[in-house]
Amino acid sequence: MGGHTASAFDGLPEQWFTQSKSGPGGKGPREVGPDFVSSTAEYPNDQQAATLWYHDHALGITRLNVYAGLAGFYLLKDDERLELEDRGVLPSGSYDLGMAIQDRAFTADGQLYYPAYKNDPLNGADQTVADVVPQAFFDTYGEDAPSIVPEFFGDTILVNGMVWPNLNVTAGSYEFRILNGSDSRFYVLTASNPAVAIYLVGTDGGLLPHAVTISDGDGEQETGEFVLVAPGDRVELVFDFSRLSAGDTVKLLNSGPLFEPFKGVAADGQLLGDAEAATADDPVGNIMQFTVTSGVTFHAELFDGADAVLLAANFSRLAADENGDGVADAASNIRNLGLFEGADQFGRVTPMLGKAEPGTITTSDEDATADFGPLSYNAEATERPLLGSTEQWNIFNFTADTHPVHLHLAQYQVVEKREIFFLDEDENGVPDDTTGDGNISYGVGSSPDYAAADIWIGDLMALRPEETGWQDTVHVDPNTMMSLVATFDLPGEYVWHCHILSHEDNEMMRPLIVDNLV
Ligand SMILES: [Cu+2]
Repeated sequence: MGGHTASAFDGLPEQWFTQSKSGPGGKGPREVGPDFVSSTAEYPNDQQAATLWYHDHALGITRLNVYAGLAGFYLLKDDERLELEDRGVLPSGSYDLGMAIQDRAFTADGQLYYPAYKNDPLNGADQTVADVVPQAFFDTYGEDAPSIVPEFFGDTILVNGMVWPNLNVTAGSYEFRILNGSDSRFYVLTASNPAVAIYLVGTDGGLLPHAVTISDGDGEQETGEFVLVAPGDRVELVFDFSRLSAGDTVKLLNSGPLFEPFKGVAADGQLLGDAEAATADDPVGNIMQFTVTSGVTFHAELFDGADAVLLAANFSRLAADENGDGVADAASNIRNLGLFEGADQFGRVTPMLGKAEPGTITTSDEDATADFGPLSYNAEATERPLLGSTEQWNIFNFTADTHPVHLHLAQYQVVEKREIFFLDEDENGVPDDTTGDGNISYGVGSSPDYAAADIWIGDLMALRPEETGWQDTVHVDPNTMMSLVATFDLPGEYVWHCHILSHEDNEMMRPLIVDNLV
């Protein structure tokens, strides 16, 4: 994931294949998906050094296969990265570690637990599947039918497949490449001892121009000293344990939502939307432990005096917007896209992607001809950039929850983030046509006049440091518009989707087709 890969080898939702006919090395798969090309893939590795990862992507069962363990790191290095390691700027070898954080749940006999049947409990909530899947579903398919649930939250935290592990470290610097490989859980990460300094050096697609100080290690836990990691996100962090001594222990803590969807976090670390935050007293408020031992230390030279050392010398600002009109100078086409939350025929929550252009409103999620409204995965492809073009996508979140939006093929940058205003008084997951003219219209400003326009685009919001690099996943908070800019440089079919795996599996995914007209 995050790889610059030809469509045929991208591992798309309908390129799935099953077990070989005669076991490993046998004569091809028993069953294949409609878009299957080959079970042998080619990865050109022609992008910059980055913390990529791979996971199963089969249509409708991605969440289950990732949960069962079909996921791993794919770490790319390049000459620039190796040179930084040689100069002692960045850690390498045993001081450079990948950490995949995933929440899971287990049965009493140690099997993986996943809620699917009517009376199955939902971890951490005083609820069962019956509380989130209406009876109409069971009336149709039977009381014993399994159903998707809106989100999954485990009650146990694993790092690289180990439950609440310990890592012995020496009193120096480490690079931790953190991946949130969870289904629905967002993590707000801090160190339990604020004498540990934390620096952000890279995002999904590679290194930042310079290290950004997340936690200054002065011994005081200040508000704002945290890292936010959404499902699908990677961050490259340098931890500095040099103020600690052998025998000290430090925990990596999580103050993200306990057992509910994430709705945003304020700059001071407070969760938005009344979400209840995990604390160090909660099992899911703990990720892992570091124990400082004596031994050889490495000290990353991220700073030269007060100046941050250049990490990505050729970092290009694809998102540059010199005239400040909110459109990246490089973009030749703008799309307005929406995150919607409707319900299926049984009343189950069904988040969807769709179009958010001004104009006519969709009456069916299968009808891709309208300008505005949610669309199912199977509706005709609407995001069709031209090969080689650079586009800006303004993504409007009309739902009550945050969604991490992931594009295949392209690493992109964030141009800007703005607050938006709209009404949804009928709670159908689609903004109301407040002007009553049968069309959706947009106004600009933070004092919405709903008689004049239906949706209002308000003030700029500050980007978090994790949003300032090359990204293939960014989270779009409720009542927010996030503008991305990407270059589409390989032809063919891809997808874009929410990286909450339960959403991706439940229609929050759309085709992305790069058209080669030559
Ligand atoms: Cu989502």
